[in-house]
Amino acid sequence: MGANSLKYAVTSSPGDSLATYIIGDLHGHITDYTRLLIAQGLCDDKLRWTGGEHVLWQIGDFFDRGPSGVACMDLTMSLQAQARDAGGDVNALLGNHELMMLCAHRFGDRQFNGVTVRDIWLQWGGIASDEAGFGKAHEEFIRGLPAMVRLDTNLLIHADAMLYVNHGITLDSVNASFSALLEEEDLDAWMATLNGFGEHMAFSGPNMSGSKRAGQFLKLFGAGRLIHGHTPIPYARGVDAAGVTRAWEYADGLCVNVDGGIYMGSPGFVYQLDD
Ligand SMILES: [Mn+2]
Repeated sequence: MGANSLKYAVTSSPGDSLATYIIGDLHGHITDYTRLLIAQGLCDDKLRWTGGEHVLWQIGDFFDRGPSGVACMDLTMSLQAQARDAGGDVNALLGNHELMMLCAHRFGDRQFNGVTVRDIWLQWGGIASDEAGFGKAHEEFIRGLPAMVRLDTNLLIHADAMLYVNHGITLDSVNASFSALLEEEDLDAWMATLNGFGEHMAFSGPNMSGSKRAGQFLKLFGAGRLIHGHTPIPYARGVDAAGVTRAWEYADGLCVNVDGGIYMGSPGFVYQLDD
């Protein structure tokens, strides 16, 4: 077992009453992020961590489509330092928009299929002011993000997509593969992975095929329930975003989608694990 397995496979002690909170895809919506954190008692209006020893995970996709992904990441980094001082933690998963942001930062002027990487990023919803504000600290933070985490029997991944199994069939090997990708100079490797994130709703197929697939996926990674973002609930369910105020459990209870679709107009929500 490597350091990552200790860090990213967490088993809580019996009887502890500490909560784990999860917030879905922010896509630059810093005002909603701040409001949700304050309402949950995780920070005050001066943006000081008030969550004590509780734990917060952000499911990935800080960037693109909304006002300031950089502000969302800055706040997360600040709260992470404060929470760790208090015996708690704040962390995040690697989302495809973090990958795309870093890819644009590194290879912006390079061509891919006759288009610059920067233009591909802008087509994906890239926000020009994020490009200006993105620096070394953000790059380092993204480098430290796991693609997959197991918290007791819950498996956290960003996307409801099968691409993870192309990267490995154990938690450690998946995370090692994504870490290696972040150091990769081969643009094709980045684009192949980003392309894999084009898949959505891998676990919601008809006639129980989704739950069967979810069960196999969970068994592979030694978990009983899958928590993900990436596919906005209003899109997945065909409902109005403004009314989406809680996580969506599906696939026979095996999967929980925590992406309320803030960028589509959902007020968002904080999901408490084993609530
Ligand atoms: Mn995503």
